[in-house]
Amino acid sequence: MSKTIIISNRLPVQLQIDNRKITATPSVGGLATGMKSVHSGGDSLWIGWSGLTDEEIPNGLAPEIDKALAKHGSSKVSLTTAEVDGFYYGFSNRTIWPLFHYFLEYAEFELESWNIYKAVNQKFADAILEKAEDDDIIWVHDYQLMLVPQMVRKQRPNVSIGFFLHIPFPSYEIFRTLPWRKEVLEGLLGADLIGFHTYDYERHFLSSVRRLLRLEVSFNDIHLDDRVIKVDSFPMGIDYKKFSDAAKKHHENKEVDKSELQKRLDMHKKNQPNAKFLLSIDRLDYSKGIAKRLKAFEYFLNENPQYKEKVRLIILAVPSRSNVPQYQLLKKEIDELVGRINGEFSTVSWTPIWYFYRSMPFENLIDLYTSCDIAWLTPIRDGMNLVAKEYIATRTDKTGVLILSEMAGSANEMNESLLINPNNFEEISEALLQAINMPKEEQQARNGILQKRLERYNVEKWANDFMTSLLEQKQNEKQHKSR
Ligand code: GDG
Repeated sequence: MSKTIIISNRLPVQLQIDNRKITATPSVGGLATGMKSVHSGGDSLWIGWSGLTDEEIPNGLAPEIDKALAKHGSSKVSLTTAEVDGFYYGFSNRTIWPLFHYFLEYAEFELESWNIYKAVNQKFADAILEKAEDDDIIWVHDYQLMLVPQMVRKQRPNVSIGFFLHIPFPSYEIFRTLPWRKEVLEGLLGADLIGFHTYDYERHFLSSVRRLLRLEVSFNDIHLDDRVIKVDSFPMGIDYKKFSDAAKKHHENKEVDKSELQKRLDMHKKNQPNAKFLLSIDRLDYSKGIAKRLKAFEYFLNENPQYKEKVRLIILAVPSRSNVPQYQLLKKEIDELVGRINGEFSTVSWTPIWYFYRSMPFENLIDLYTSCDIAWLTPIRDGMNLVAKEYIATRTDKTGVLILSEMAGSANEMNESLLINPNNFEEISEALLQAINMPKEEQQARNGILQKRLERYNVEKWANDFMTSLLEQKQNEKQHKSR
């Protein structure tokens, strides 16, 4: 019987080692949830890095870790600290991430980290090859593992391989600046199906394949030797039910069950019933446009002084990649901007920005989603942006306004939100005014449409659509070869 093998940089399991005692708990992230229908039962395996480098694993404990992971259908790829530095913090996050998000000035092209990226991709491929049979289905995830499909294909020509990119694929003019552009494309073309969040990313990829590799592309099929590779878009959804159920449960909470955060939010709402809460939640990443958003908020307050004390911005910035210099600089810039804006505008009864630099438990995330009148998400570039979808899913009475950057992949499916260009402060300021003053009926009409769409195209449907398309592609290819 064929099995499914999922490969991503990180496993969907969190490991904790306390006094040589290992506990493994499943992660609750979107990808892990979406893959539940694919990664269940005894016929699937998830391969990835455990999050602990070889040096961090206590002596003799590796076999125990393997056992704990096996209980969750997971198997680890071992990486040294130097490998994680070169592969993850290096090539993945100092070259590919900035380049694919159009931050060309941040992209470093270093031969050494490229070599480590190649070697680590080979490690992942070897881990797959050790477990894979010819009729297995392999699903490789994201920008850290773009060479894996070809590495596996070389050794197992008949296996089915799908690849999904969670970040944007940039236009040819950007992608062509990468010194190893051909190798990356060839790595991806080891797959039978290559999936992107949006049609635009798909088009950019096909254009690079055509121009850099001079391959024949018909519609969204790429012809390579005797193989046909399909390229398609699969916009990732969320676990809609999880978010809407959590919000319903949240509204049923008695006073004593409420979190401290919720009590604070309620108190402020009671004291200033007409004041609006704006919410922004992102990993602290330059692609998310947090610094620009703060400057736009300052612009808004200067242009619309009548809204002082009437709006409050909650910023939840989740720490991320904090040993990459760009992220340290950004943290400093955001700290300073928050300090400056709060210093400039605060009154004894009002602090315009509440800034949290941490990650919060899921329940607090729901407190924020359900309590804030406006979600304000302005990435400069974002593959999809799931926060936008989660906010809408938690609005049980359909009120709330989403202001979303048109540079987020999710903007394609969320036309009923207020779409803005994150670089246009005037437009953002107008959208804020529109959001603050939007009649309840209009909010409900917009969100009703959005909710229906998000409920239908949830994350499970996303995973199933991808798998179905991969199986179809393999069937078509077999027929093509036997002709
Ligand atoms: C990449 C792409 C693409 C956030 N803060 C907390 C928390 N979160 C959860 C959110 C959401 C997830 O993290 C963030 O997802 P995004 O899609 O917004 O962003 P990335 O992390 O950059 O993800 C992106 C995605 O991959 C999927 O393909 O959409 O474009 O960059 O689910 O809820 N969760 C908890 N506490 C927090 O403080 N519990």
